[in-house]
Amino acid sequence: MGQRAALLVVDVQNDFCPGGALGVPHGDAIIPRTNRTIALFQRRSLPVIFTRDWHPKVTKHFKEFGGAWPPHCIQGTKGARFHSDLEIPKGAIVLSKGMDPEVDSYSGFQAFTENGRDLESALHELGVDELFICGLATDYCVRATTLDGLRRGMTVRVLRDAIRGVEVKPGDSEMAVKEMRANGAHLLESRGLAKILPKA
Ligand code: VGL
Ligand code: ZN
Repeated sequence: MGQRAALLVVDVQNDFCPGGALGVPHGDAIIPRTNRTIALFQRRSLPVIFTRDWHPKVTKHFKEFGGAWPPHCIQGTKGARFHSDLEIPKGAIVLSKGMDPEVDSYSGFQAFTENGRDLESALHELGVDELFICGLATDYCVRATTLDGLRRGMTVRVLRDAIRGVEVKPGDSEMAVKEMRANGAHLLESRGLAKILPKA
């Protein structure tokens, strides 16, 4: 029995791209590769899922209220929108996270669809047990989502050329990559994926 794969594109939003409120250095550089990977999954009829950071104005996630971050990805603002170069297929599943003002969360497994469905149940319904992950930021949401997927027994493959980190401290991304790998994640290049990706 093969596994069923899906692509999870994490938080490719304006505020995480250069010029945004929490700009990830070269965050937008992953977009062409991400788009090619999205197109590949679509050609194979494999699910493509997007997460977005989606914060209220007041949340413990923000510095002003006890958290670590400048305000970013505030619901309904331009900064919270997906980058305009990101090619989101019609009917793609979008999950939002970070809505609870009391909770400082990073994982896509704490994200919900418009109908209140969480990632784990969405994946279950699609029969997915193998996740390919790309997006922003390596050292926060990509890391947390990957570790959560592994904890749930999924196969997780991280597209190392299609992730970028915030790097609050230099080396944070490298450390996150090592940690993901130590916990069982596979790291691979998006280029060449066509050869190894199973058909739906
Ligand atoms: C993220 C920092 C704060 C992320 C979200 O998506 O990686 N990082 N909020
Ligand atoms: Zn955030």
